[in-house]
Amino acid sequence: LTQITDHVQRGNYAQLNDKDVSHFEQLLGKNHVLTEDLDGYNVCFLKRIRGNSKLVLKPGSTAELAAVLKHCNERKLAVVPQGGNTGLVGGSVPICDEIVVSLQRMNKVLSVDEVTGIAIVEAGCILENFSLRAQEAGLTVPLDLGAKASCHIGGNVSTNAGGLRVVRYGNLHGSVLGVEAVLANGQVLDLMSNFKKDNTGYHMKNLFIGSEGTLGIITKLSMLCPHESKAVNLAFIGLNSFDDVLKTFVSAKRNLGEILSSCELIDERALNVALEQYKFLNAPISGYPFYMLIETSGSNGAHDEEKLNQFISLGMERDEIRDGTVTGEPGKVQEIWKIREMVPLGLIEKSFCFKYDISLPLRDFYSIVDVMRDRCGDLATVVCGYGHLGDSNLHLNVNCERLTDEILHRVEPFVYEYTSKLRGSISAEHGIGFLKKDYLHYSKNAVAIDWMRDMKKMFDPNGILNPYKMLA
Ligand code: FAD
Ligand code: 2HG
Ligand code: ZN
Repeated sequence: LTQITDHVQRGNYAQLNDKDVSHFEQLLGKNHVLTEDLDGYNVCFLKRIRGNSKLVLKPGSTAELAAVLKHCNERKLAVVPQGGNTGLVGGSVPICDEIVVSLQRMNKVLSVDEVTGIAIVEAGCILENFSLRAQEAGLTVPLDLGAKASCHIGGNVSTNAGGLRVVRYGNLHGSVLGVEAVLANGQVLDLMSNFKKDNTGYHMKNLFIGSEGTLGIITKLSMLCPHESKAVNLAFIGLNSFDDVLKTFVSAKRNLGEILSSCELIDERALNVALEQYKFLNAPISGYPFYMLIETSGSNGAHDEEKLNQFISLGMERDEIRDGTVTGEPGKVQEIWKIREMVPLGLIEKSFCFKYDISLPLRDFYSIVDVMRDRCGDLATVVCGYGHLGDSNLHLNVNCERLTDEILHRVEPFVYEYTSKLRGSISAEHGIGFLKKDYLHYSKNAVAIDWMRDMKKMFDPNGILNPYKMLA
């Protein structure tokens, strides 16, 4: 574990005492107030941050959570909301001794409407469980990511998670129709809605999508789930240059149009790390500097497969695609997706890994990977790029044997300066959390940051919700 929170000055919050703990036990029941074995709640997924919380609270309802926050606000006790704790920017763990409020018990899918496609779900529901429940009703949750077996839908909404199908379904501002959130003072803000179209004033629900637990704690949400596609086909293709990758992306949009449901990139180095770390993975082709996963989902399997095959043939005729494989068999489709999903985990397991999650204009999408590799030289063991090409979102990962100031200063703030010069975003999907809080100004100007601070003060005047994060 690399401890990077030592320099943080504890805020002017009250110290938790026995009376507080008894009060919480009365509100939630003793079983849901944890004071021991808190490691799993104190350490972030990347094992870069260890907090020192002495208390984890697990409310079972919105009313219980409201009573908890009311007390914390009156007492000025700081709180960190926690979902599945899979976030990659240290947003979900305490930095000092904040109380962890875990949504684990609020995990029910409350309703799924097969006609409208609208599902109502509690924030602590694990994404995969929600997806399975939606599937039973013939629907798809329009969000899929490698952390699906652990992350919560509330965590996804709070980080505005992107994932593998944004190219098809758009981001969560469109799919989430409404939220219920408990504010710092314990007030319940009911912004639930069952309609796509609702122009009754400010779109306040959008404030909670991506606000990383700094404005309120999401307890419930309604999500528009598209009807499940009957046919899913997946191509795994090899390409010789990034120029060919771009041409293939344009061709995919032109030739696959409405059935294109994912367009991912993996470079050779990233793929190799996953294959080395996880021997059970089998890449269908090898020997290319770039690979793309192109998925189609539609209602007519034969027609979609024909379209996908034609698209591949065209790419091969033009020498843009060098090799590839197409499958519509569900087991094989999953096997290939597994390769993509294991890439970030393989890099984390290999050694110390700097993770950057940036939006860049497509023409300049990959150049930063080569530039960074040159800058790092022998200090890095792997510098690779992969991610959601279809959404202009690159995951730049830099691995090294161990974190040293020397490599840190080669990588940061250069990566943010480079992104900012291209008017990209320093966080395309993972958020700002703790790890990126000092770099927000690379993507937001001073006026915007001042307004964000004012909004934070309005929602949470005592600053009890997720301190030391985002705007700290
Ligand atoms: P946590 O990690 O627990 O929390 C994340 C943030 O949200 C914290 O700031 C926390 O305080 C806040 N929060 C959590 N729940 C609530 C709530 N109910 N109300 C208010 N605030 C809350 N992200 C992507 O966008 N796309 C990907 O493709 C992707 N793939 C991933 C793959 C892997 C293997 C891993 C480990 C992570 C990946 N992520 C990805 C990171 C992603 O942000 C998270 O996985 C997910 O969205 C976070 O959900 P969580 O429940 O784990 O939230
Ligand atoms: C993904 O797309 C995730 O796999 C994780 O967003 C990316 O770990 C990363 O850098
Ligand atoms: Zn991603």
